[in-house]
Amino acid sequence: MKTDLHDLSIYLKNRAYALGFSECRISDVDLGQAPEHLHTWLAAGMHGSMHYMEEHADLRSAPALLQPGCVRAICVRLDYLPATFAGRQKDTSPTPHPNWQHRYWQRLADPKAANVSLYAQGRDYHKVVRQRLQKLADVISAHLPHRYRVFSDSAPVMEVALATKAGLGWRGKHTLLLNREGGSLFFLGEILTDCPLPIDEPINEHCGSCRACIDVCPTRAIVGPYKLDARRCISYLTIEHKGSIDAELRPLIGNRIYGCDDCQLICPWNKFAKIAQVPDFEPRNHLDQASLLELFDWTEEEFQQRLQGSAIKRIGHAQWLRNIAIALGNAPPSRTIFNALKARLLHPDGIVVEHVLWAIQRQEEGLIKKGNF
Ligand code: B12
Ligand code: SF4
Ligand code: SF4
Repeated sequence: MKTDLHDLSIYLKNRAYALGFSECRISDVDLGQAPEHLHTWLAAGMHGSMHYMEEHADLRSAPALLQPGCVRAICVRLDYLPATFAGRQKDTSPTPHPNWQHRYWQRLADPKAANVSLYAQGRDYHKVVRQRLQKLADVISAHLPHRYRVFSDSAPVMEVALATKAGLGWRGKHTLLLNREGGSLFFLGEILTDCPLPIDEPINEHCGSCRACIDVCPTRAIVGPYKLDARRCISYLTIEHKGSIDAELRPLIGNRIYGCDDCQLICPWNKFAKIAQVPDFEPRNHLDQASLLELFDWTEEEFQQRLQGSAIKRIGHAQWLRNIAIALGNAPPSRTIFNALKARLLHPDGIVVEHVLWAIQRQEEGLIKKGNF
């Protein structure tokens, strides 16, 4: 029985590593200036149609409203870079193949390839992180009574702000958390608890004068350091945003059909990204190598059945087709693509049809220019 809080925190961190988390650190729950920044961001409308960001802004700003009596956030990081995608330096090494990012840029440059962001190619992370966090919370309960709640993007918590405070990394100019040993390809999760464990210190930031993430962003969504206009972000447009996508932004989306990794993959610190320690994030349905046409061909039933347990399932088949139609409209002119698009014109969803028509028009213009229409 560990009743000494210092001993308990060391024991807890060791248990966290055993559960597959790469790091576990503890902060208090004072969010400093983050709530003010959140309100400025909301007031500027940068959350677009993510109304949940607005509705729960007060809870987001004060963890103690969400979990009464909490005084600590036990913050963890779970790496998600799939070995299948990034290779390994040696058989069981957590270090990816040198220059592994090259494969990502190659797929982006291949107009037939469907790009699903790395975090979503395997199992839905919400469940994976929460189940492990629950086991971690049980470790404390076995030694001391405590009131707690576990989170991973599952409730209004400012996860990056808490993790920064705990020293899991620093906030990059792309707004995500990164660190020198693990880059940024990890999920965050936390336990809010009333157990007054000893706290860890934040770490220094190491972005310096770099601004590679800002410059690479295809839609110019990072409007300044630490400032993301979600309305322009491909991750928002392909996942969060329902309905029609601004026609001006469609060509900039390229062949990214679910999420986007560009601002992370350009980051020099992601040379040090770590391979996922848990098998759940390995690609399913070979989403790391699928073609646009192959995925566009999935029926509603196939979509539902193949994406069981994946976060992608939540956007629904119609939004999936909307996203792929944009990518097909951005592909070089081809009769096969043109015909595949035409076959979707009778889809019952008006949004799908609108995007398919846009893509058909782009393909038609290209085929006419090629003298192939
Ligand atoms: C809403 C949301 C989104 C939105 C908006 C993103 C955003 N940056 O706000 C959209 C849909 C665009 C999105 C996209 C992605 N997301 Co997201 N998202 C969230 C969510 C639910 C809330 C984030 C939030 O509070 N935004 C509100 C704004 C105000 O916060 P902010 O941009 O972080 O702004 C802060 C800074 O600007 C700072 N600030 C302002 N001025 C200054 C000045 C200085 C000097 C500094 C240091 C800071 C600073 O203060 C603000 C408040 O803290 C979190 C989970 C959670 N509950 O926290 C996941 C989360 C941030 N997302 C995550 C991921 C993985 C992604 C994607 C990579 C997915 C993908 N591959 O497509 C992309 C990355 C896009 C990007 N560059 O951010 C992970 C990030 C893990 C990590 N390593 O940090 C999280 C933590 C989920 C998780 N549990 O793991 N996401
Ligand atoms: S995820 Fe893509 S679109 Fe969004 S900020 Fe990063 S590079 Fe830009
Ligand atoms: S790309 Fe450069 S500025 Fe952006 S997060 Fe990485 S180090 Fe920081």
